[in-house]
Amino acid sequence: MNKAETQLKREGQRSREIFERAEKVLVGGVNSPVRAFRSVGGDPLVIDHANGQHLYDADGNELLDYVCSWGAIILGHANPAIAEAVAHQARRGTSFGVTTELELELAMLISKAIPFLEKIRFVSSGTEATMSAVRLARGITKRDFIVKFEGCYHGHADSFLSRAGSGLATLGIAECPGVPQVLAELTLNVPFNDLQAVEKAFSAHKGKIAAVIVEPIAANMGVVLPEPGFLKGLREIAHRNGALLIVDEVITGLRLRNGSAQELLGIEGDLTTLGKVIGGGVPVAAYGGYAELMNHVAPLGPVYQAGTLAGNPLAMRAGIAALKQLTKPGLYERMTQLAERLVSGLRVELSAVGIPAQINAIGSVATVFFTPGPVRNYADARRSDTKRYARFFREMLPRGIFLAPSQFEAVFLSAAHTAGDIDRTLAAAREALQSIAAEPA
Ligand code: HOZ
Repeated sequence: MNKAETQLKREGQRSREIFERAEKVLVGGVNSPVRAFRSVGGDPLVIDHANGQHLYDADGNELLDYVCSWGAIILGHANPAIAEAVAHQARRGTSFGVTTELELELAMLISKAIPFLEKIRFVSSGTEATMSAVRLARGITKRDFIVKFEGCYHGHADSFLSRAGSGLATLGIAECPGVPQVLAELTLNVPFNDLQAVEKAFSAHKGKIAAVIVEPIAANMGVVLPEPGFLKGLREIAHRNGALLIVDEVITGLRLRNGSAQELLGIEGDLTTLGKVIGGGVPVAAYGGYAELMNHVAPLGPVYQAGTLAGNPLAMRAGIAALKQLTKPGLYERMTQLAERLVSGLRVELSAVGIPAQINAIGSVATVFFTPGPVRNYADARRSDTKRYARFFREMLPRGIFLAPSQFEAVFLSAAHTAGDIDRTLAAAREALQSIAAEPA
């Protein structure tokens, strides 16, 4: 380890001391499991502040951030316009529990970006958005079963916690205790990219499936792209069987373009869920769709969903400030170009040291899978060498590069990342991969 890395390691004392105290009062020292770094080992980060593309830990170490709060921070940390909007609203009141015009303003910005969302309901987390969309689909169709895809993650509502991605895949939790068996049985898991399996599920549960829920680009088993015809086929099968298609764009919504991934992929769900980017780093999520479907939600219809802080003015101001910047010409193209440079550079470095790996990527989102084979579903993703991923993560961190602390997540770029950051990342990757390749097999 070179002098700088030794110094970085030594300076981890304060972070470690804070985390040790946190473990006494917070479960595992964290408020979301993946932050415990269990699958990559070593001390979890404790962050003091952030700016642009950088995080600064409690010991003052600067880290180039490729997690970006799991995709929410698309403009970079402490974005001046968002910070000013939040400060301004904080002085005017943060939450009233009564409607404000700000909710209308953010909804209008979203429906301008995603025109097929005729009506929207704001909630405060991606989990609430997907949970509410499934409840709405069940309420409309009067059916109980849902189809989801192995390795996809739609938040931690009971119906989604079987064979799910993200933190469950990271911790190896296939079936979550605490979910009643009668409820778990209503969730039918099938492989991503497998339309035949979807057909079989509908044949075996004729007239009983309310909806299919899918990430249009899976990003919670690592990034897995839909194969040609898959998403269109899903919509056709669902509609042929009287079910709805819920497209979970909590990660992809306004991430790849100033709009939906659905438009990019040529499909349209009946209901869409959004989150992360639309809140500008403050808790905002939403579900929406055609008015004829959304009007089943209370108070217009009987499908109940509510939230004390839903649409609160503080969060709305942050979302508005974020979305107004996403219309900037060239913003997405530049992020994509940088991501493409990173991906092609990593492929060169991996090949140079003879480490078998696949990189799945689209726009500013990517995952390096340490496996020789293509990754087109969860079974493929799980063949990855997670120990080698963990080594890569731990070789990159002392070099100042913060990657997703799990093989089953994605890395994200923000508008704050620069070409110099990519060069620095590739130089660190070269050293890291040479170190890994030099290890005895
Ligand atoms: N929600 C994210 C799914 N990719 C992971 C972040 C977390 O669970 O804390």
